[in-house]
Amino acid sequence: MSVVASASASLALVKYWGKLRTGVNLPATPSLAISLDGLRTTTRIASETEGAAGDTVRINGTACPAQRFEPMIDRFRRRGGSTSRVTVESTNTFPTAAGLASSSSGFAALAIGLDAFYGTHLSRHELSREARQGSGSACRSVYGGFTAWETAADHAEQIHTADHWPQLRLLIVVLTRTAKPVSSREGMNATAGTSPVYRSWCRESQGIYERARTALDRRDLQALGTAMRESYLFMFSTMFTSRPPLIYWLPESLALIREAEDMRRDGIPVWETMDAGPQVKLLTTHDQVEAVRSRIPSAVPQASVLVSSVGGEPEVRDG
Ligand code: 2P0
Repeated sequence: MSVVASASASLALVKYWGKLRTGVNLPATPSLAISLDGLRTTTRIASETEGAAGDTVRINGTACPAQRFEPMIDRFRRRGGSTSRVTVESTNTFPTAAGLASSSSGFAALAIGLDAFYGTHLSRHELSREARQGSGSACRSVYGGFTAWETAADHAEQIHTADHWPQLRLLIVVLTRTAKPVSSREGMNATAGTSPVYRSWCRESQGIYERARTALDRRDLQALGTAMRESYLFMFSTMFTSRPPLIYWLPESLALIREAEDMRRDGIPVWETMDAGPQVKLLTTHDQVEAVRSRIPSAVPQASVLVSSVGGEPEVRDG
């Protein structure tokens, strides 16, 4: 018996960065996100051979320690009344652990696949709750389209399907494929514990979130882009002021931030965001993709660019 599940990465327009002290991955800030159909994880779950001592997990062909995944697998196994061990093989269509939200699509695909494998028939909200316990941002990746995850909420909600704004595009500028030296989890915990501006970040992000959400509802790209910029720059200011400082940026990241400013000055509607890594993501509309793409090499000649639209409802099938 085996199943194949796939889910898209969740790109935050307004960032989750910081956890409450209670519970598992409960957010200290609200986040608003887009599902990226170009960045997908596909996960095959099959029965382990009879008598196997544990579960096996491979990501992009490399065996991984199962500890990070075992609690989730155990919960589904118990709920499904099974004792069956599993082999999990997960592949990403994009670089892993490099600030491209691979844990969001990874844990969402795992939760959706385990639900099918063990026949637990959870609702979407319950799947979101499960995925969150693997990795916070994964609670948004159990849906396609546009999602919101409120402060302290134990699951995310889908607020619009992809057809709300099908013209939106994200150009993901991959500056390096090297995995980041500090994980998001360590980074956000260090920030919460040491940055003197962390409390302001938590306070201010509610207002940024509300403005972004209204802009999204109205399909107002300029207002959405402006709020999105405020969110990532405030998030990074908490990292820069951590002790020791946490700097995910490369010189090329800043070159692209400057290029995006120049593009806006030249009348191209494009706004940038970044996550816990050096890659820069550029938000625009389909009719501007070529204009934006043609400007990237002048800032970063070596970068590769992935263009993604909104979409990507998760899928699951026998396999
Ligand atoms: C986000 N990030 O909202 C933010 C923006 C990175 C920057 O969620 O500890 O892998 O597993 O809950 O979800 C990345 O952090 O962290 C993240 P855990 P996660 O997308």
